Amino acid sequence: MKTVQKTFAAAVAGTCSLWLVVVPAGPARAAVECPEAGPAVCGEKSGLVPAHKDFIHATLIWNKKYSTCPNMLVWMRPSEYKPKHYLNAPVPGSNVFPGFNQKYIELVQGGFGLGQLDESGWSRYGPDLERENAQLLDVCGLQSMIDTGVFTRNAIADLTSADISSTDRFFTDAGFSRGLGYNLFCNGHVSGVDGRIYVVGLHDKGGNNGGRKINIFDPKAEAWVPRPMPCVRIGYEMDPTGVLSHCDPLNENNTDPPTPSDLKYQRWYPTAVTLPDGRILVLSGSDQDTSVGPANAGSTKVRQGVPEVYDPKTDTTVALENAWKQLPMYPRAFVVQTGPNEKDWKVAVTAEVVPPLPGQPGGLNIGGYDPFFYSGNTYLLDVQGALADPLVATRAQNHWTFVDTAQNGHDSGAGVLMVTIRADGTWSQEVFLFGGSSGGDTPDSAVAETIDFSSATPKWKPLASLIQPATQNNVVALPDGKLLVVGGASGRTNSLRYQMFNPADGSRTDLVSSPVPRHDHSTALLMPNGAVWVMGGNRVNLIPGSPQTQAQRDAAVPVIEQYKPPYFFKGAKPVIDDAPASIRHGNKFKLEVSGTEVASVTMIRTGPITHNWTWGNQYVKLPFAQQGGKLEVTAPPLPGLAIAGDYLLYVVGRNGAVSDGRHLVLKLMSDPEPD
Ligand SMILES: [Cu+2]
Repeated sequence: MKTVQKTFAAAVAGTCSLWLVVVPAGPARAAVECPEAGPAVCGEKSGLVPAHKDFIHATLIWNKKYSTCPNMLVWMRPSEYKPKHYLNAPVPGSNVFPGFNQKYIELVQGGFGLGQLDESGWSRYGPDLERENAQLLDVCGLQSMIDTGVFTRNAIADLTSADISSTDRFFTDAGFSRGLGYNLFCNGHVSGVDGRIYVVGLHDKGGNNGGRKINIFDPKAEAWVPRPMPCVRIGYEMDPTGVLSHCDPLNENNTDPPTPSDLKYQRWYPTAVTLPDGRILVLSGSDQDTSVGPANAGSTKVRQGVPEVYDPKTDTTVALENAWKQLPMYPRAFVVQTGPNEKDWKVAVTAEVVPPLPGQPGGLNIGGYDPFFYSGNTYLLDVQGALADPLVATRAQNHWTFVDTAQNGHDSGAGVLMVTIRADGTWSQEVFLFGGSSGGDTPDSAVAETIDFSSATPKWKPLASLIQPATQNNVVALPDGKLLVVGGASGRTNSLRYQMFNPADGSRTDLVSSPVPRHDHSTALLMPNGAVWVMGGNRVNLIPGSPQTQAQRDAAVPVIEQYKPPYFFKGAKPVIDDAPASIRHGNKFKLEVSGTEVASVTMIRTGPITHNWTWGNQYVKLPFAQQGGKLEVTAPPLPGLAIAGDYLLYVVGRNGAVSDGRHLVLKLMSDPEPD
């Protein structure tokens, strides 16, 4: 849960749609107005696509049987239950939120309450109550329906039950029925080099309580890798009315039973980063001691400063006690290549906790939601050095190298990494951050900035500002190398207008507007056809109006909006006629392309994303040689430039049009599986 309780930053009216050029300084471009300038400038948005569940955590998953069509795995809170478990039964025929089930609060939550966020389980669409909060979505099926143009409504309140039921057939349960026993909400998650989805930490007892589990979704089995089912979950399944005696939910052995794969530290809101060798780094996260009960748990809150490394091969973790540093929740962290050799990589982290700490003069109350202040101090963490250190188990603050300081801590602001590999073998590795805040009660920011970690002395540089201050926005790297920023809010001012940033000159173009506020828990994911699905958010906040009335919350329905960027409207699309299914670092591979001349070839990782945390959207531009429709493309030369795993491969034409994406697996050189 991420609540917006900030002093209002000066809201800037979101009506201007000029090209703003900040870097490099130069003459302003001709003004354009969207949507009047047309879709070739502004792109185009679909009507609302009802989607039944809140797409708060979302990733594409690939199975050999879907050579071109992925499923999307999505989940919300509580991931291992259905809304019928924690909501009272609705009054027949009514659209009124019937409140929370007190037995569930007693037996599962240990008396910790449920809140506005849990109202997201409520929907005026009755069948949703019987569905698990983790779902698999048939992407190609729903895409085909979107392509018919049937979704034309632009206000959630106008959706009918027929609209909502029309997408039912594309969803299947993917929670408890597929082996999930834990609440995977506000967790770190990444796709591994093996295509599995790794979810680190837990979120339990309504909020703030972290967990130790590493939960893994296996796309081939379409199931969760078995972990011990918590006693509390089993008990509730057998006896939801509490007639029998139940395990004590305040005893964490009953909600997070210990296993060898567990993290040493319990975490809620950690960041996970897949490392070039396939291991997974875990950073930060919060926890509190819920065994002391709801009245006292808040004062026990801690921010975990010890990184951990999980190894999927051994299903074990190592704590890097020697590399302690306090970071924001969900710190923005990216692998960067730091030299010419395979092991020359580190992990860039773009903010840290700064004084005053909770309890210090000027500090915040430790019981608050996020009681820390942050700076934009940017570091490289030497994970390999910390692991090889004989003093790995001794608490110290080593193995971090200071790089530069960003203008803002960018806490809860959108961030993304773009890698460009050039024909001469050099590369750039640019991180972009948009908005957010420096934590505590500092104002939300409109600052957008970038840093290139391939520079000998990386320095943050400003881009054009966001159209208005915003936190909890999302950025999507697009195949043509542009950055789409959607959603976010500052206080009660929603950022409804889509914005496009051009990394080449730092400029911003203001695009179409959305009728749906998307901030807390919203997501945006690039799809195989090159469109972006804008999703998620807290269901009760999706109908504009502030504060929401209960009637507005009751009328809310989750919706996807499909956004087609301007490259859909540039003429003939290039067509990838032939491409390999998999490649390895350093190899060359052949592409056959027709339809138009090729300007660039890019591969973009296919998730996951949550909470403006776009690790899973990593963009990699590849060098190529061209002869007619035949291309010889050079795969990323080093694993620190592109982590092995699932990507979509796109070709951009000289006319600016973008091909459909082709699923491409980037393999480690050591992967024994044949290509
Ligand atoms: Cu959250």
